[in-house]
Amino acid sequence: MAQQDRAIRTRNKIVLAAAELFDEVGYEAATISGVLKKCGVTKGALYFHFASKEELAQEVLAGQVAALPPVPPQELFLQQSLDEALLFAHLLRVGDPMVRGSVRLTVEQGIPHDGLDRGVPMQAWIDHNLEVLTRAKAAGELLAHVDIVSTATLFTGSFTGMQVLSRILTGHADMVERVSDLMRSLMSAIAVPGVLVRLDFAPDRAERVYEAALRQREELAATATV
Ligand code: XVR
Repeated sequence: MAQQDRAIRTRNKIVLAAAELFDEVGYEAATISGVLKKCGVTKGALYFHFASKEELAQEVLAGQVAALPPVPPQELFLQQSLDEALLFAHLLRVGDPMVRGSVRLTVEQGIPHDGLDRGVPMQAWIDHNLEVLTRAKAAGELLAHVDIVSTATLFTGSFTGMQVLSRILTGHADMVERVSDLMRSLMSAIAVPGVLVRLDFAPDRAERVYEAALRQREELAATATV
């Protein structure tokens, strides 16, 4: 078991180092030896876990949704969704390496046939949004006309657009404000009035959600090891 734990830890270390490097230089310019330099594991250990740079990148892409600690449950499902958007924005702004590396891999165009499937994290977010919106609909939080399938996609696509704009204009410094504005606009189009007035869009909520999410993750980890 201890050996298995060590293997998992080494694997995580490699993936984190890869994400950092992808964030810094992009997929094309990144090399396996660059990853090795960052994480200090042996070449043999890296190749035991990953056969190629492409496999490493695909792992970073696959881990995008899980790179966010789960947000604490809220009375309103739409608040949960809003909190996820604020948390994601906050992590980009403060420079979380897994989130930034994975997002850079997703949106950078790459060269044709570089073998990366950039649709993986996008589809994972759309599926996730659909789940939360399904719950919101069942709880009566959505206006009658709302098409949850197209809204799930709209959330992910518009967040991505704002992310690219914020990076270009401010290096993500205004990411939380831009996402707060975006979510206010999206929620106004889908929430019933009684729910809309209860939603908290304040940009400074982002940091509070982040801290609460970290606390919740630590508590869960502590109970899991007892
Ligand atoms: O769907 C998302 C949220 O529900 C907020 C609306 C976030 C989608 C993020 C997609 C990711 C990939 C590239 O961001 C990029 O810029 C959490």
